[in-house]
Amino acid sequence: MPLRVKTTLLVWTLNEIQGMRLVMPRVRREWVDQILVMDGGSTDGTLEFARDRGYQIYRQVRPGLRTGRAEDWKHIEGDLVVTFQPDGNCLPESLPELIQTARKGYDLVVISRYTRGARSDDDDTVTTFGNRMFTSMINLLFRTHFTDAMSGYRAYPRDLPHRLRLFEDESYQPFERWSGVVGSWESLMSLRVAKYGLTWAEVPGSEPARIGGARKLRIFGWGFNYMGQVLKDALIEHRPPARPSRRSAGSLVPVSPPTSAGSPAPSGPRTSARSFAGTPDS
Ligand SMILES: Nc1nc2c(ncn2[C@@H]2O[C@H](COP(=O)(O)OP(=O)(O)O)[C@@H](O)[C@H]2O)c(=O)[nH]1
Ligand SMILES: [Mg+2]
Repeated sequence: MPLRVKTTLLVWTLNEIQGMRLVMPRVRREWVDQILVMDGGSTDGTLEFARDRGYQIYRQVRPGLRTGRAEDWKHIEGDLVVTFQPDGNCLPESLPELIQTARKGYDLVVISRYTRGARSDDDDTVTTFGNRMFTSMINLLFRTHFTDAMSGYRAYPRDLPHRLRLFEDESYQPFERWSGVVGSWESLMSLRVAKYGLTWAEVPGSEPARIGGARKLRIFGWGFNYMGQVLKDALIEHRPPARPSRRSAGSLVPVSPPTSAGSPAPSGPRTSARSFAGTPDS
């Protein structure tokens, strides 16, 4: 591995004891440097299980997934963050390849469920349609070519959400106020990476069905939020004031040259059009 980068596994939990018991023992300690559980108020033994395994725990104060991240981000010690759902949706066995690819210096690496060799067993008709529709919209509006812009299983430098202004409430409004649902930031992260000309890659990875418990995502509220946020970002010029120095910001620096287009496991950041991973087509 060309670069030694400290990695934090950020585990989102809200009453996921069944998944935690089956999934977390499959995450090998040597794969990451820190395991931080961000909990949204579990009462089913999730916290006790996490404590027994020696994970760090942060209990969020404000409700909602993305608002919890604004609170717990300061506890992340890694230069690289991997977001992980312990409900069965994220295959722990995909972690080494995800981390290895991210360490090559991409701004974003996403596990894609909709590319060759991968599938989702968690999707129903509505979520399949929604995930594919938003991915197509983002590709069309931001001239990029994700196969899965919506997957929450992804890795990126710790400072990426700051660079993309994802902590600013304004990015999500007025749609969250209108829907009454606090959502997540995957779609905005993907589209802004493309919009700002940053580097990205995808790694194929299947999504098994949820293990026990209940889905927390409120499909129609989240769908409404995503639709509004994507269109707002497409219509309103939204760019960072200046490109910060990635090295001084503590993020990763590309270290290997681009590979041939279409590679499912690329070995370096892409910047050319029509590449499997990279910046928007121009
Ligand atoms: N910390 C925190 N975690 C949450 C919250 N809502 C959902 N989660 C967790 O986030 C992950 C994704 O939620 P889930 O309902 O499975 O969404 P889906 O996989 O997209 O259907 C799961 O591990 C949930 O336990 C929340 O408000 N706070
Ligand atoms: Mg899930």
